[in-house]
Order: sequence, then structure tokens, then C-alpha cells
Amino acid sequence: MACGGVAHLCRHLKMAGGAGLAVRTLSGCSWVRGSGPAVLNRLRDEAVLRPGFLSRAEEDTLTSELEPQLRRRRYEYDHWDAAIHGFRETEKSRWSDASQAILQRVRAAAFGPEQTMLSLVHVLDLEPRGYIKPHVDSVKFCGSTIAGLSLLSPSVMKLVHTQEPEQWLQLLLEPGSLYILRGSARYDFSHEILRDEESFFGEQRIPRGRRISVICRSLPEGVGSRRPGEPPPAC
Ligand SMILES: O=C(O)CCC(=O)C(=O)O
Repeated sequence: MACGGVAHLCRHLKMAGGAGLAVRTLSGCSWVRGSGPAVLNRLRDEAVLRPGFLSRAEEDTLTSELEPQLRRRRYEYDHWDAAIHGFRETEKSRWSDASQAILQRVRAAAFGPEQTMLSLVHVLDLEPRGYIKPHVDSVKFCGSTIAGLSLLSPSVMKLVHTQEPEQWLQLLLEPGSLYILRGSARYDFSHEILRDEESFFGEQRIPRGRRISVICRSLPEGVGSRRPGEPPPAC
């Protein structure tokens, strides 16, 4: 894991003390914290974070391609299952060549050769006060892997074991990072994006601005594509 394009943020972060363990990198930055070594070990290959996955130019490519489409929509405050607040969203299947090349890199990094990625990519735009409550993605709409790119604002994703809530993980999602949730991290842990007032990575305050995420999912097992009119797979 290299600091790379995210060095700007790392420089401003004095990394967390307090409860929990952090995975450190050579640069001294850490992006993953857990309730203890057991959960960090358990989810080592199942909750994966790649800070600096996108170059600054790639972040700009995606953002400028998405902006016109997002700007036409209003922020909403009552998601169909109340899991998301302060958001607008779209699904996209047609991308510029430059963005397709980025999504191809996501596919290669996150999905196995035997997995099919849903052709509709989910784009979620959270306003600064927007947040996502803890949830486990429905197996009706999503297979075993979720991979998300974060743009614009840093945020904190928290994973909590659904049966043993004392087991948790925090991921610091910087702009340009890629997270991958698969297997146990996807099925046995809920995930959420913390609201601004609660946006701390350990003791480090991570102020929330507007955040766009580009989320790729694998096809639900044993299921064809979603029918037109069915709700989007998020949450
Ligand atoms: O915005 C994100 O990266 C998280 C989206 C999410 O919670 C989901 O796709 O289930």
C-alpha cells in the first residue's frame, strides 16, 4: 500500500490513538482500524482498501463525466428503505473510453475471472450532511463482491459484525481510493458511511464534504439482471 496520490491528506492526519488497532503502512499512514487483531486478520482479504487507486487525473475524469448527470437530480432524504439520507443517485452503463479503462482496472483489482460484474454501475452522490446507515446489501441485487471508488471528500466507512457487534472495522476512504468488500465482510458485517457529526477515524476528525462513490457489484448468485423499475441495489 503506497501513500501515492493521497500524501496530501496523510500529511494533515496525525493518526489515531485511542481504542482499536490500526494497520500501518511503510509511510506511517494508516487507513484501516479494527476492534482488535482478530478482526483485522479475519478481514485481511475481504475488506480491502487501496488508497490512491486513482490518479488525480482519473478522479477528475470520473467526476466531470458524472457531474452533468447528477446535477439534473435533487438530493433526496427518504431512500426507499431509509438507509441513505441526503443523496442523489444514478446508474450508468455507458461510459467514456477513459472511464471505461478505469472501471476495467476496478474489475481486474476486485473481481475474480469467474465473477460477472453488473453492467449497471451505481453512482451515489452524498451531500455534506448525507450519510448511509448500517446495512448488508440484499442478496437479491448483489453477489459476493462490492467495490467502490470514492471521489471528492474523505469519509469513514464502518463495518460491524451483525452477530458480534464488538467486532468492527473502520476504513478511511480518501478521494481516489478503492474499497473492496467480499465474502464475510460483505455478508457477515454491516457497512455504513458515517454522518459528519460522527465522522471520526479513531480520534481523528474526518470532516465530511460532498462525496461521490462509484460502486461496482458482482451479479447476484443464480439470478439474472434486475428487471426495469426494480429499486437500485444500493443497500
Ligand atoms: O457509497 C459507498 O461507497 C457505499 C455504498 C453502499 O453502502 C452500498 O453500496 O451498499
